[in-house]
This record gives sequence, C-alpha cells and structure tokens, in this order.
Amino acid sequence: MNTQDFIALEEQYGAHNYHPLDVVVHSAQGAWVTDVEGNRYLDCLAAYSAVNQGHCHPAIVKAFIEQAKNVTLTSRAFRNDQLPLLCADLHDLTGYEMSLPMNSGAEAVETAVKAARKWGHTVKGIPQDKAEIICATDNFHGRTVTIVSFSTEPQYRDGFGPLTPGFPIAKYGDIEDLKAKITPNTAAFLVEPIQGEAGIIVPPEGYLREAARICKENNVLLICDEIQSGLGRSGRLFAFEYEGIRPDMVIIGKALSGGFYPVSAVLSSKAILGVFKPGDHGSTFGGNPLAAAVARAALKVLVDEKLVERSFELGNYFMERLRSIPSAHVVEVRGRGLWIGFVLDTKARPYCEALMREGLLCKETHDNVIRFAPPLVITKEEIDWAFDRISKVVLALD
Ligand code: IF1
Repeated sequence: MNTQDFIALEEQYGAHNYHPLDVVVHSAQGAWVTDVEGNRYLDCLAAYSAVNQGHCHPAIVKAFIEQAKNVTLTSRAFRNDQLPLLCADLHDLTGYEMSLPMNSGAEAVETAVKAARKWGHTVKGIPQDKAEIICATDNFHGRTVTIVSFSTEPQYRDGFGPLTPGFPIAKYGDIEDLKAKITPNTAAFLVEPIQGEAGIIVPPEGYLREAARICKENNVLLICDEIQSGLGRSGRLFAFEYEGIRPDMVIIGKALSGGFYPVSAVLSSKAILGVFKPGDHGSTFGGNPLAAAVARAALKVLVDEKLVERSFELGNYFMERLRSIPSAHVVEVRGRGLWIGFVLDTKARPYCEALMREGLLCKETHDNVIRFAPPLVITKEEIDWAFDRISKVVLALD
C-alpha cells in the first residue's frame, strides 16, 4: 500500500475531525520520522510536545517492553508495584507532596477542576454548587464537554451544548481583569503559563507572579496547565519557573510518557488532593503499572540527558537564527525554549506544505503562525539543517 492508499482508507472509514498533512508515517527515531515511501522528515512538532524525549527512545522502549511482560493493568481495585515509584519520582523531581495519575491531558484537567470545586465547597466554604473557576481568553485545555465550556473559540463549543456553567473568563495577560472576575465564590484560576494553541503566547513579564499573589490574597487556588509547556518544552522543567511562582496545582501529560502511552497527572499538596475520598474519582487505566513504568523511564531520560537545559540553549539559538531571515512576511519570532511561534502576515499552511516537501514537518496554528517544537534531543546540526529549509521556503514564497 502506498501513501494514497492509506489516505483513501482513512478518508473512507475514519471520522474527518482533522485536516492532517498528507504524510503517512511508518516509523520514527529521535527527531526523525520515515513515511511509507521511505522518505525521511525532521519532526518539528514532536506530537504537540509529547515526544520531547525523541521518538521511540531506547530506554523508554526497554521499560515499556519489560513492564508489558510483567503486568500491564491491575485497575486501582488492587495495588501495583510501579505506581508508588512513579508518585515518589514525581515528588522528588517537582517537590509537590502528592500526585494523582490519569491518562489523557483532558482527564487530568477534569481532575483538577473536580479537586478545585470540591476544595472550594468543603474547605473554602463556598455554597454548594456555586464554585467558580476563572479561565483565560484563548485558552486550550482539551476537548471534553466541560473543558470546551470554558473555551473562547466558537468552533470548539458550537453545537456541543448544553455546556457546563461556572467558568468566568478573564483576559489572558490582564491582571486587572483577573482581579475584577474574582468573587467570594472563586475557587481557582486555571491558566497556561504560556499559551500553546493560541500561538505560543508568552504573557507579559510579572503577570503570573501578580496572579499568584492575588490568588493567595483571595484564597483562590492557582492551577497551571503545564501539559504542553511542562517537562522541558519551555526551557525550564515548568514554564511557571520563569516567574518564580509555585502554583497550588500543576497539570502534566504529553511528555510524561515520552509519547508512548497516554499518561497524565495532577500534582499538588496533601491538603488539596486530600479532598478526594475513595470513590470520589478514578479511572480504569489511570495509574496502571505499564503507564507508571513508562512515565518513570520518560522522566529519567529528561534528567539524564539534560533535556531541559538543551531546550533552553538550543531554543535561544534556533530563535536567533529564525529572526535573521530577511523576509517582509515574518512579523515576529517568539517563544521560550524549543517552543517557537513563527508569525507570518499571511496564511501559514502553504509554508507547512512546502516545508514538508523539503523534508521538515511542522504545523500551523491560528492561520498565520507556524510552531516549531522539535523533540528536545534535536542537535544543533539538525537545527541548522532545519533553518536552511525554513529560510529557503520563506524566501521562495516572498
Ligand atoms: C488536539 C492544540 C497543541 C494542551 C493543553 C490540555 C490539553 C492540550 C495546554 C489536552 C492538548 C493538543 C491536543 C490536540 C492538539 C493539541 C494542541 F493545538 F490544540 F493546542 F498541542 F498545541 N492542555 N493539546 O495543549 O490534552 O487530552 O489532548 O491529552 O486536540 O487536536 P489531551
């Protein structure tokens, strides 16, 4: 079967909820993927930052296979000998007292929403069913009905109502608007420290620091969604570190498994996660031994290979080079670490298609932004290779 055969099958039998680039990937290693025709591409999306450790990292493959031979799933009705080790590793790495494992990012966001609401009702004393969680404009936290209820993107909401109430919206980056939206019923403020899908938006310096202060002053929990920004992508372990803050809850996913398996988690304190009593929350697969073993290996690779530091250094290098392209169509190059928004004054999709033909995979967001977010194992030479293609394509389309 060739590329067109696979595309035809998928178009016929799969739902059309995506508009992918027409490359059919067969295998991958490190920062490179190979399609069914044998063409190689440098991956500059890294599965939306889920493969920060690089594709099919050998150490994670090993942990995956070894654990798959032992036991994959016990359910939380019984205990297993991998979950405790993952919880301890997460504590050691992040300093948070406790974690609650789930699978997809959206499930972990739902978990944080449930924890914040229950904390609001049982600890803060908000009247039953009145707890509010403030969210930001242009947020992206996932696709469940409750999560799209606080999206400000009409396409993500339209047709999917009735939506879940209780999520006032404050303008991202605007501290006065956040202050204005806080009421005695506010349980939490949920925010991405850097907005991904909105186009790699870094908030104004001091915004998160001030938000953390205001939350504390009002007994409001600060929840950072680090599902995409976390685990090294931004050049720090967590993007909130740029503002020297410590959120009450942190949500992680994606790279927590190095892309092998959906693994997510909420990190917080005993006081907050302690609101969950047996039976309040759970998941068949959440915290399973295969996921825990894979996540432990994925975290170890981040640390052993100093991927956070690499992201910071190579990100600055890549951004500097991209800023040097002399094209009138390039409006801005922004980001942190190896998480770069390349902003054009025209549609980005044709650029992504042209780059694919040059052997580089990336994806547009919001029409006119290309994001470059390669696996953090990418080398300086590979960045130079990418830069040559990007600069050629951008200047050719000028
Ligand atoms: C899609 C975007 C990236 C996320 C943050 C939670 C989730 C995500 C900050 C949910 C997921 C994804 C999902 C994917 C595309 C993608 C994306 F463009 F939509 F925003 F990465 F940039 N919080 N992001 O970024 O995690 O449930 O998917 O595991 O929905 O098409 P999930």
